[in-house]
Amino acid sequence: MTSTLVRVEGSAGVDDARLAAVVGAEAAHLDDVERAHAGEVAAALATNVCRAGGSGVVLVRPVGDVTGRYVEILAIDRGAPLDEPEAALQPAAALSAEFDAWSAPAEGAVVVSRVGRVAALRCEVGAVSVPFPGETECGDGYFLEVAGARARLAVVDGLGHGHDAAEATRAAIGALSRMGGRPLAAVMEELHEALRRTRGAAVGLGDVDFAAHTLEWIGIGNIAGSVPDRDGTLRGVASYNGIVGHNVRGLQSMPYSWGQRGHAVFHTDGVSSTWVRARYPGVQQHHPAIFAGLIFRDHCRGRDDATVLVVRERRPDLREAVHE
Ligand SMILES: [Mn+2]
Repeated sequence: MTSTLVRVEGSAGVDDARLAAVVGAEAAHLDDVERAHAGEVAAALATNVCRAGGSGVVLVRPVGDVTGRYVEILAIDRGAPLDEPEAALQPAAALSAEFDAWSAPAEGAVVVSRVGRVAALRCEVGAVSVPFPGETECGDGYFLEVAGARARLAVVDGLGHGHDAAEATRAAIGALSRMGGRPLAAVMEELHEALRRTRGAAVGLGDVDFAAHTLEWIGIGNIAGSVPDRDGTLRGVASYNGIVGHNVRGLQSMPYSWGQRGHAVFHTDGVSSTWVRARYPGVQQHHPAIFAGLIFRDHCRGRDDATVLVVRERRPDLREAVHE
C-alpha cells in the first residue's frame, strides 16, 4: 500500500506524523487502542528524528495483507547516530508488534515500528511506495503472496504517474491476486491481457522458494532487482524491454539462486540503481523496512513515483544472535 510522507524539521512535523499514523491506523482498520498507540509511536519516532536539531521524514503505511494488519511507521533521518540502547525509543518499542532501529556514524538513523498484528511468515518484507511529489495517487505498487516456504512477489510501475498510471497498476495487482499458483509466464500473459485497455506498466514478477533457495523471475520493462546469492553477494535480475499491456515479447522466466543471507531488493525507476549495501554497516542484520527506508532516503529521484520492496527469509536464529 502507498506510504504517506510527513516531513519533520526541528519539532515541526511531530503532530503531523501523529495524525498521519492515526489516519493510517484507521485505514488499516485497527481498533481505538491501536490507533492511539500508532499516534504515540509516530510522535515518539518523529521527536527522535529531531534529536540534536535534525530533520527527516516519517513514512506511514497502512497494511492489510498476508503480512498482517497493521500500520507501519518508518522514521528516516540523516542526524546524529542513536545512542545504544536508545532509552527514548523504549516506550515506542513497547507499543509495537515489530520494532527495529539502525544507525551509523554519518549515516543517520532509521527506526521502524509496526502497530497492530504482524503475521509470522517464512519471509519478512519491507516496502516504501510514494507518489510523485504533488500527486495523491501512486502509479507504482507491489504485490505479495506467501504460502509456507513459497512466496510470489511483484513490483509494478504504471506508465508515467498520476491517476492513469495508478489505474494500470491497480488492474495489474487485481489480476495478480486472482492468479493462484499458475506459472509465471502464464501469469505475465494474463497481465498483458488485463492491462490492454490501460496505459500499461512495467512489471517485475518472481516466485521464491525459500526451501530450495531459488527465485524464478520475469521482468518486463524497467523494474530492477538484486537477489543475494548463496554467499550473500547481490546479483541483478534481468528484464525484457516492453510494456505489459502494449508490447511484450519475451515470456521466458529465468532461474536465480536465493541465498539465506541478506536482503533481496526490488524497485521501480523512481529509485536509482546506484545504491550500495556496504554504505550501511550491519543493515543485513536488520528488518527489511530499514534497508528499504535507506535506499529510499538516498536514491529516490523525486521525479516519479518511487517504490522499493525488500524481502528476506525469516531466520529466528539470526535475529536472536543480533539481540544478544
Ligand atoms: Mn516510474
